[in-house]
Amino acid sequence: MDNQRIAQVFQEIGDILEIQDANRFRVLAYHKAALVISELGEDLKDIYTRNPKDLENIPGIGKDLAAKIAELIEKGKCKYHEELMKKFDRGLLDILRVRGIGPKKVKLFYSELGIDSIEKLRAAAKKGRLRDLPKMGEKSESEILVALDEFEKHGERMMLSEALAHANEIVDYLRDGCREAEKATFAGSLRRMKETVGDIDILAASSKPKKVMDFFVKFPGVANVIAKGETKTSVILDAGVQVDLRVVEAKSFGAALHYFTGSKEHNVALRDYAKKHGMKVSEYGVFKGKKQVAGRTEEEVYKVLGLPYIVPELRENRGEIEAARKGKLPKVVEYKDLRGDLHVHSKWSDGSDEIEDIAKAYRDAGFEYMALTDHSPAVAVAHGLTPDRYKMQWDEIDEINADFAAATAGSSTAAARKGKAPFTILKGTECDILPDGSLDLPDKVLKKMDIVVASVHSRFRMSESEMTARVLKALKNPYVTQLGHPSGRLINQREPYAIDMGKIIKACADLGVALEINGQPARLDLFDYYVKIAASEGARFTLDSDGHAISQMQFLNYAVAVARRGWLTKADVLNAMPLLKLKEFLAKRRK
Ligand code: DGT
Ligand code: CA
Ligand code: CA
Ligand code: ZN
Repeated sequence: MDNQRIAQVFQEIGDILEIQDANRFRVLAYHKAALVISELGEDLKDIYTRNPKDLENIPGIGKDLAAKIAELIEKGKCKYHEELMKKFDRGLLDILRVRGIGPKKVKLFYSELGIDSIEKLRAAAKKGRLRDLPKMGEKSESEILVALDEFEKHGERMMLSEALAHANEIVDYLRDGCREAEKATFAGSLRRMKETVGDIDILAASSKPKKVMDFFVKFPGVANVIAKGETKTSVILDAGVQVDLRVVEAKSFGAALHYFTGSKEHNVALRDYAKKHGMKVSEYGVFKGKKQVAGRTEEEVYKVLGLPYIVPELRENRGEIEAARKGKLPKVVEYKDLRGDLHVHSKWSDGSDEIEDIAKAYRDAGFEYMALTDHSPAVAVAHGLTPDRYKMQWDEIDEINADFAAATAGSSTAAARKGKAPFTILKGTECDILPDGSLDLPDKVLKKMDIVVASVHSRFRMSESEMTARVLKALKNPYVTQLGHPSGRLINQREPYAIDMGKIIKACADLGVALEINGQPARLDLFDYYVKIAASEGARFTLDSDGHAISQMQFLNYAVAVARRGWLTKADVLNAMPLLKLKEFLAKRRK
């Protein structure tokens, strides 16, 4: 049981006591203890092991609380807390988490209207029953409805893209506006580029933490300050997102960045590893006995442990420490390794830009090729193309490619003529896998395509065996180059369809069909966990934006993030190949 968890237990006890209208000083004692503990510079467990009596020397901790801490450390739970929680409705604690509702209001709603759950609170607010309660009114009632909507929306984990947007704003705000904040950066699941993020963790170094905290809570997007201390401050943004800011001393910044980047599982494993080597890792540094031997930078932390640097995306305790120890960490793929994008839509189907404009944007961004993969006829809502329309599209592609080639040949510098192949648009389709597993376009059309992304866009509710058979059949078509968004899930909107992913992965590896890692923020599909398995079975991948507008080229970043979390190297990725190599690779399957 670590400090944060113990602090949380005391916070909950205080909250419950407050709702129960217990003595004000008892309530305050628990809340104060929670704050002190969450900011303590040393593990309670270490203090306790040294001498249990020392717990009482912590400001705000008397005999009674020291005993409870001892109980929590020894047994991992506390009887008093458990009894309170047993008698107490969990729903009331949920209500407490809604922005703008404190224990007093929870108590009021409960005693007057019997409201003990979020659902009951919403129903009462909608019926206008809150406004007549003491100190309430129409305005506070409607504010509660807004806060409830936020709560609902962010009861779930947010998408990586959303978390990144908020975090970048806050980091910029601190970097640009706060002189006392050094090295502001984000940590947590966001730095590990996890597909969804629970809350945003920001870290800064400073010798004047209070100044940084004061500045942070004035960030314009802050709706509510949950807790404000000198080492940790938590706020809720208007968007309903929680942001935790921690401020540490510069000499501990690297160790803290490592600690708060997590994952928790990686941290635990690394601590065990350090222990075996006679060292101790904490958020304050790496220690040999009492001596700090590293901590200023993250690189240093790994280095003194005798390990190579492990990138954040790999820190999930999926074997990375073992691999690092043996010198077998993968050199994971980077954005700059990509030479093209193999799944892009234009105005011809449901995209919003002209082919030529898209191609120029990719060329100017330094790519060598892109595959235009507009939808097949089955997706009528997306204006899927008939075979005749694809033929017309090929003519347009041929013309644009010819222009690119002419421009390169006529380039004024010899170096440009020699070194550079012209930018190339590949002919492709995102072809529907129909419910019976056949493809939505005849082979004689598919044959003329360079790239065939086969995707499921309909009849998601099949049984697992039916869906698996459907996709397997499609994969056997020799013209299919990659399986589009293999699981079909949409984050927070649609579950993956039932499918035997093990079988699909094996088939892709055997048949030489690539698995797509789709970079659309709500997809991030195939997920990292399967990516790692598939790579170990020898499957190849395409990292695709599935862009429907030029600006969505940036979604390639998310596909790269998933690939890195799945331990992929450049060699696993088709669109990290030069065009000629890619064409050779694709031709092999068709023979
Ligand atoms: P999230 O917010 O659910 O997406 O996931 P994280 O990984 O950002 O988790 P969070 O925000 O609870 O904590 C941030 C990091 O702090 C976490 O990745 C590792 C570290 N951390 C938090 N709690 C513990 C703990 O109990 N033990 C250890 N060793 N590390 C922890
Ligand atoms: Ca977090
Ligand atoms: Ca957090
Ligand atoms: Zn699709």
